[in-house]
Amino acid sequence: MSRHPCRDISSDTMQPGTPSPVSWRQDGDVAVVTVDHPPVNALNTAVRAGLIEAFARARQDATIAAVVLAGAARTFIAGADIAEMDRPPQRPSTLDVIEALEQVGKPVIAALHGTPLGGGFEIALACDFRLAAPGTRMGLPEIKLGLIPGAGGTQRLPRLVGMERAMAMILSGDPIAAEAARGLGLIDEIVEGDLVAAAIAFAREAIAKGRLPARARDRDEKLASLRAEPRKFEDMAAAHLKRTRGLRAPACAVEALRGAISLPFDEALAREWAFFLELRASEQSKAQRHVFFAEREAAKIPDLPKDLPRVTVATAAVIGAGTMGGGIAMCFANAGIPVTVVETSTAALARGLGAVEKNYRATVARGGLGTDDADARLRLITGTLDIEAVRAADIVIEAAFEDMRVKHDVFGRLDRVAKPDAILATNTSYLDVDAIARPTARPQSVLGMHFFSPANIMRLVEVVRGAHTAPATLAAAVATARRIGKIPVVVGVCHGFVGNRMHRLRSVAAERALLDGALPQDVDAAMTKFGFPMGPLAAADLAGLDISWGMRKAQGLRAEIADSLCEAGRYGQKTGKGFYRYAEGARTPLPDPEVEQLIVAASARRGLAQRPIGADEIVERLLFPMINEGARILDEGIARRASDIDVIWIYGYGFPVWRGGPMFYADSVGLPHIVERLRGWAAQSGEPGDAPAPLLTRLAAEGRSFASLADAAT
Ligand code: T1G
Repeated sequence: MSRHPCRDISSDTMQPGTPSPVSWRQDGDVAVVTVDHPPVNALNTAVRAGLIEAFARARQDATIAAVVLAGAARTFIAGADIAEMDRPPQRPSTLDVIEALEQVGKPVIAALHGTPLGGGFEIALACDFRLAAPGTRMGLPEIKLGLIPGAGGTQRLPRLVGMERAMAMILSGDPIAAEAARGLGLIDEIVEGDLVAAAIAFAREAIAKGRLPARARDRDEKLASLRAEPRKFEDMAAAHLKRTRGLRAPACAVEALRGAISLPFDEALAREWAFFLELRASEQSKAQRHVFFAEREAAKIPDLPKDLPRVTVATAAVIGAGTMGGGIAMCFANAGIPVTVVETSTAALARGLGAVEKNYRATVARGGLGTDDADARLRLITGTLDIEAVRAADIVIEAAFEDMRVKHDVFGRLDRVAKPDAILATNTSYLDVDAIARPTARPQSVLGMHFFSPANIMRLVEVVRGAHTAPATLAAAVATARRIGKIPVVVGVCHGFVGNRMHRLRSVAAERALLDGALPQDVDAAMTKFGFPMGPLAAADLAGLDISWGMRKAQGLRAEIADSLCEAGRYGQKTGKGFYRYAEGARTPLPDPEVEQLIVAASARRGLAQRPIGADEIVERLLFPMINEGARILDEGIARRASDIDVIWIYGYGFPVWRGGPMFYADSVGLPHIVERLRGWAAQSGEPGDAPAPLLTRLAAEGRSFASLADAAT
């Protein structure tokens, strides 16, 4: 078999000197079309144009009998170029690419590796055959960007895997592994070794057999029965939509999928495209696209030296087997990293490890994990009462009681036993990390890693950079957090860091709203309508009012209503009463007239006149002060980017992703309006701390946004 020399088509069509991101190589009568557009071969305009040209050439070139489509480097096409979506849509579109593909009139084989996602996977679905390398993860994640597939995914996928599976894949946005895809008939073969060579051989076989399966657009066998029982479709849709409060895209996805059983293919395709364009221009998708890039920016620490040694954490240790310690240990075990948990008493250790085991067993029972997997993870977790056992650990995370004396005792002992280059992290949620490091002779190895409860579920870790934390320690902690599946955001040292510091302002504002006339259920209804999964007062009852009461007392602070509740023994769910009352064994918050009386009395004690407060005002009163605090945090450099604050609130505090986070939301509301409101409230309260922060005032006066700070920084 003679191989023709590689010929790049760029010289024929592209601007002189502009290398095309799409290359053409001929292997006998098989054309190999490769997308090479780092980092993830996203489908920008040049890639789309290059693909159309390649497919047109394959159609016209009589020497070509088949086409292999592949991606260079780490992955097949990982979808549309998300960065292009803030600009008006440009032709050719991915639909145009697929049209050109379908007109080739010769077998087109997709050679899949890495992460074929979105538009990339839609192109693959339009191919005649799909081969995949082991470990390939494919899917349609558009919903995570507030979009739906816009290039036929809602039409071709159900025709290939059936509606139930297609709806689950499109509404979750989660990828599936190659093995599962083959099980569904989505993949023709899983190929070890040289994928493209195997695809060329596969193409030859197809040419020889002259066998071309029906194209996805022409397949109907997986949908016919559903057309006869449309009720089934409604039930499927209802089950999915009940979990998508406030989001527009899931409902659009269902309507587009409905087209697959109710409309001719091309009509349904046009309807899908119309929904896609509507969502592409929507505020929700803009917010979710902002979060996509914000998440990735958050892991970048520009001032770190580029040549830092890469530290790999092979073993870990956790001090404390309480709720947080147990959850943190599970994170390491889930990532396959052996972890030692140190406790002070046999009873506490047994209780802690027992809770971890119970947690894994519950996940197995829900079908979220296999028994063998759970057993393997449990075997990676070792309990001990002997702190000497942490001697070999590459990282030690302290999750002991939130008291500085306890922290000092633990870090003093860690300084003596931990190995010289170990990372010593504290999971404190508000204490001074520099003070915690003081008993050690190695403050350069100390930093904060603030996990959120439940630590094995919540994805956020605030990585708190101490005054003496070494760049290598910081880089290793961030890398470790990503390795255990977390989203690390680097923050500076201050009381409560970023999240809890802003959260306190929201709690203070909630108190004031109650004193002025809102009821707990009004506050929570307004915030859940805004998009939070749970209202702040119901969340406080869940966490336990006594914890923050203890912290306020330690700082000499008072929250009139929350403290009065605690003084009345109302600690929240754990006492069956807090801001709400709870029926025996239930978690549903029930309005309690006793609380209403307590609030009216507290308000009267302060000489305040109560009045009805509407939902929009409640949202502003609770969010604007925390945004204001966010501006102070940026001004102080405690957070590097406004988008970091957004990532913290979305992944740590349930801020609705389709609002983009508090700082993105502030820009969408308009900073002058926020300044005006804050000024009004400051005039009423007379509290200097209520006044708008200098940065916020300046940006508003200059007609700028928080986002403009990022542009200024680059
Ligand atoms: N567009 C633009 N940039 C992208 C990108 C994309 N689709 N995907 C990744 N990047 C950048 C990212 O910002 C980062 O840049 C770098 O690549 C590495 O990413 C018609 C319209 C592919 C699984 O949603 O899920 O197709 O920070 O750090 O952890 O229906 O990136 O280095 O400057 O995340 O190895 C659908 C999104 C689009 C996939 C790789 N596709 N990407 O993960 O690396 S909508 C997606 C990912 C669509 C059609 C519709 C992940 C990844 P920088 P990374 P990673």
